[in-house]
Parts: sequence; structure tokens; C-alpha cells
Amino acid sequence: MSRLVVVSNRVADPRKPAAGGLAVALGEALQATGGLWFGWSGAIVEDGTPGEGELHLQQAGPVTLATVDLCREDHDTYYAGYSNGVLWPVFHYRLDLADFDGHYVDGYRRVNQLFARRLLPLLRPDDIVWVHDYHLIPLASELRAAGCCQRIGFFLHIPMPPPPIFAAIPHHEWLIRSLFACDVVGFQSRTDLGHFAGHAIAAAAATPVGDHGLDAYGRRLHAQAFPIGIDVDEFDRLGRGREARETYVTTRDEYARRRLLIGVDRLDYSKGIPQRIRTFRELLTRYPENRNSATLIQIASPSRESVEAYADIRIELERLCGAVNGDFGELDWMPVRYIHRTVARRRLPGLYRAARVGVITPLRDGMNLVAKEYVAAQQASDPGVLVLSQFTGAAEQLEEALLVNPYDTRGTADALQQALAMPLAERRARHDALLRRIREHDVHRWYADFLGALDGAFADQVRQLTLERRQRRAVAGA
Ligand code: ADQ
Repeated sequence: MSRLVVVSNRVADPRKPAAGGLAVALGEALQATGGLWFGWSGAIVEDGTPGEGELHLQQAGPVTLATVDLCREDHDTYYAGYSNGVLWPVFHYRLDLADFDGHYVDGYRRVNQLFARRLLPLLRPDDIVWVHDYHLIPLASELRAAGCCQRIGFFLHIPMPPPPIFAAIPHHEWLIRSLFACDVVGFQSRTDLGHFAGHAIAAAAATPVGDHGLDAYGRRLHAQAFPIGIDVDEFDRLGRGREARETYVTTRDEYARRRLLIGVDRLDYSKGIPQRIRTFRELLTRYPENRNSATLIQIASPSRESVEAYADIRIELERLCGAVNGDFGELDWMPVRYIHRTVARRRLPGLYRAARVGVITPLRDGMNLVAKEYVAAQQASDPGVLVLSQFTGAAEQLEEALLVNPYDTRGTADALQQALAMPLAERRARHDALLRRIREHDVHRWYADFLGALDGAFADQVRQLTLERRQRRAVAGA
């Protein structure tokens, strides 16, 4: 049968729990088909040659992990420069933070060519290739140029900006043309899909065909929204585990006299963390009954520290948290607990469950899986309330959350107050509806729908094989 080949900037061993939900879920399809996962090894060779990098092959059970090293010049231009200094800010609508340095794009193209050169000899004729995210937009066209005929899909995990913002990228036409080398292109939301189609029609004279087709550059592309989800059952299992239960009990006991609000993010300017701290300050100012009571735990894991904009946000955040704690804190109450660290995945459900309010307020986010994890971790009998930014992909699905505009400090503070005061019956009704949607659109459905669009027969085989594997695991565990 066909084999799934996943290509992404970084590669994870799907057998390791620390790999996270997406790796575990993709790992399921990879393991079922004896697949291949290809990407950067994470190693930077200081004096290496641009466009060159050693290939490493490693077996992780039935899955082959194939990784390539990058030299310093390629890392700084492809990864830090073009991917995270141009594409990430522009795709999150932040033209002000983009650094359009002309030579970044050369490194970006060079590394995509390197990946195509290293990957092509590993491919079998009936492989299904699934490329992930903004680092690898030109990969399909580089593969085609080198003679690749296999089916290729591409999924964009981050937002697709509106056409006028996208057109500010000097190489926007090349990026769109590259995507037309794929068979299927997937987006997180209908909004993102609309932006892509709008740009393809306006700038590349693409013609819409049927529900999902776009014709341009002599090819037909299937473009569709495939909202990503979480593995609800895996998250349930984590939540019942010892570490999650311990974390829940410790946190609940320590804050027994307080009401907890929680934010969990990578420390990234797109996540709106400084705005969140200002909103929390507004809550304490406008609703003084929360003083000496409401406590915001903000976990922000270190991220992309070699990119300048990320160092700036860290300083801003420390200043803001220090000011709130200085102005409002008491000897026995610190309003904001800011933790600049990654929390072990096994502990996350316990932390979410202990918090009365999940504050997920990015300025812009492709989906945001933390919002879904927060809902999945709640106790159905006494659930917390999700306050969610209207600018996330998740907001298109999670209508029963309290949807907010994170730029509107006052309006968001009012929503936090509403969440803290919400009666049990309303909390239950909202949680019940949210959980149903999260279950319905879980990560299994996401990859099954995407693979189905790419190759229906292959998707059916994967479904059958993963079902059999799950049944075998259940029998072995019983
Ligand atoms: P991210 O921007 O990384 O991903 P998100 O979806 O919020 O964002 O989180 C992904 C995972 O990281 C979640 O499982 C979460 O638990 C974990 N995580 C985040 N912060 C953490 C922390 N401080 N400690 C421990 N774990 C943490 C990109 C896009 C998103 C999109 C995802 C998936 O930017 O919009 O939802 O890909 O497509």
C-alpha cells in the first residue's frame, strides 16, 4: 500500500509523549503505513556550506525519521530570517515587525531546494507526501522541478492574511505559484481559505471550479479549510494520570482562597500576552471585589529567542507583570504569577482544571489548541469558562466561549468579570456544547479529512489500519 511521508521543519519521535498532540496524531498515521518523517535535524553546523547538509536516517519503530543538518548561514536566513522574520509576522498581520532583508529569501529558497534534493531519492512511486507550514511553502514546486510526480498536500498551520497584507511580501507571487505545485492546500479556517482564494483570483487570475477547485498556472488545486483539533482521548488519559492529578490538587489547595485564571502560550507577540496583563489590571481596577482574590497564572514558554522581536516582548512582559504586582499585590497575594518556562505536557490538564477561567486572547492565531485543551480538561460537573479571542481560528468553531477583542482592554475585562461570576448552569451548558464540537472536530478527523481530499482510497486504508492498531493496543492493555 501507499506510505505517508510527512515533511515539516522539525521532526519528533512520535513514540515519545513529550512530542505533543500533533506529533502523536501524525505518528498514528505514520506508524500505520510504515511512513517517513522528514525535516531539519535541529543541528547547526557552524562552518558548513550553504545549501548542503548531512542526511541522518533513524528508525522509530515502523517510522523512519530522516533529518538534515543546516549550516549557520542557512539557519540564519531560512529559519530565523525569512520564516520567522518575514513570513511569521506578515501572516499574523504584523507588517510593522517584518524584516524584508533581501538575502533572507535566497536562504529560504536554498534550504527548500536542499530538502527537495535530499527527500526525492527517499520517495517511492506511490508515496503520499504531506508538507507542513510556512517554512516549506516552495517545497512542492522544488520537488516537481526535480521530477517528483507523487501526490503532494500542504497544510498551513498559521493564519493566511488578507490579500493587501500578503501582497506586501516582495515575493508573494512566487509563494502563491509554488503552492499551485501541490494537489491539495489546507487552511485552519474559512477566513484563511477566503483570503487565499481571493489573492489567487486577484493576483494569479485563478478560476474557481466547483466547491474546492482553483485553476491557475496550468494546474488544478484543491483548496479547503481543515480545522485542526486535539486528540481528546489522549488528553483525557493524560488528565487521569498521576502528574496531572497531583498538579490539580497542589494548585487547588495552594489557591484555595483565590479564583484562578490561566494563560498558557509560547512567548510570542502574536499571543497578545502584554495586552492580557493590561486587561487583568483593568479587571482589578474596575471590579475591586477581585482584589486579594483573582490570580492570573501566565505560563509563557521560551521561543525563538534568536529573533529580535522576541527579546523585546520578554522585557515588556516582565515590566508589566512587575507593575501589576507592585501596585495591587498584598503580603499574602501576588496578582500575576508569570512563569517563563515550558510546563510538562503531563501536568497541563491538572493546571487547566484548577483554573476557573481560561484566558486565550491572541491578537492573531491560526487555530490555538490551548483553547481546546482547556475545555477538554474541565470537570463536566463544575467546569471553568473559556474567554477566547475572536481573532483565533478556534473562534470560528467555539461559539459558546466568551468571544472577545483582545485590543479592547475594557471589553475583555468585562468578559473576564462575566466569566468569574458565571452561574454553574450556564457554565455547564457552554462547556457541554464546546466539548461536543471539540470531540467532533478532533485531530483524527483533521488528518482523515485532509488525507481524504488528497487520496480517498489511501485515507480509507489508513483509517482501517489505525482502527486495527487501536484495537490491538486495547486488547494488549486489557
Ligand atoms: P503554536 O503557535 O505553538 O502552534 P498552540 O496551538 O497554541 O500554538 O499550541 C500548540 C501546543 O503547544 C499545544 O498542545 C499546547 O499545549 C502547547 N503549549 C503551548 N504553550 C505551552 C507552554 N507554555 N507549556 C507547555 N506546552 C505549551 C501553531 C499555530 C497555532 C495552531 C498550531 C497547530 O500557531 O495557531 O493551533 O500550530 O496547528
